[in-house]
Amino acid sequence: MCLVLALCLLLGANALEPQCINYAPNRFEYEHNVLEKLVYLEQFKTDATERIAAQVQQLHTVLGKLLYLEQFKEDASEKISVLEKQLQGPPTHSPLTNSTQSPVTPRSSSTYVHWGMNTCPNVTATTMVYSGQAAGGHHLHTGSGEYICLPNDPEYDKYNQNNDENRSLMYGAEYETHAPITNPPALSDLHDHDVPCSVCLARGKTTLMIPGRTSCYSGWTKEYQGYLMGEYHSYQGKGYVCMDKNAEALNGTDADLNGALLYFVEGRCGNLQCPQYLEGAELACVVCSITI
Ligand SMILES: [Ca+2]
Ligand SMILES: [Ca+2]
Repeated sequence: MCLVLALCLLLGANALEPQCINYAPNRFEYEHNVLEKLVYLEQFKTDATERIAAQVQQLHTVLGKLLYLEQFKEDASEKISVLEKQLQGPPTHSPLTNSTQSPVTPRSSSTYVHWGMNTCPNVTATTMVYSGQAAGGHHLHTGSGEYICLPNDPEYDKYNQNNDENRSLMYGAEYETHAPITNPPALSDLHDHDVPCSVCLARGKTTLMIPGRTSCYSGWTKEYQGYLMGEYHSYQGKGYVCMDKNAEALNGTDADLNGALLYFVEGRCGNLQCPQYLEGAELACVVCSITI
């Protein structure tokens, strides 16, 4: 027993372990050890707090130096940029730039309507924005706008479902390609069918519809080609669109409802320069793109 007690006393603070207490019933020594340990812990806490405060101060100092270096780096980069521009000399002007433009022209994109199809051409990297239905004013109404591509998933804000008097009117468009007379032998099977359309995004490109051509000029890429189409010559005009030569019918409908209509466009010589243009010939068209 004495040997165990001596061993516990030699262990100091560790003598507080329960198995030792069982062998050291001296309450004074026990409380003395507890107090000693509390004093030790209090001192340890004070020392630790001081060390943490010192390290926080060091971190603040390092952070301040980092901020200074970051600012120094930014200032140096600006100075280097200015020196590089001075070394390059004044900007050279080309037909596509002028003194008000940035030396680096941001890339732009363009959209076009692919008439007659519910897909976008895959000859270039186009993205379809939406597909829909060709539409416009009624062919007998004088108050109408150009052909437009209405999306298949319309949304409305405020509306009523009365047929009000004071309104502009919108009708779906249909092909007037006069089957079974196949002259020219194009799109005749689509007569009286409704017309699909798609709006296509050409990233980093500009696009152009060229009437009267089946191919693009040098440097341009053909998106699609087709036939120029418009409203019947004695009806209210809606402009011209380029209908894909492989145009399709929308939903197979051929109800002959005659809302907005789409006819081939043929030339009449006179002011129209012939023989480059051909009397009575249906005009072609092509949609071209070029990277800019
Ligand atoms: Ca019709
Ligand atoms: Ca003709």
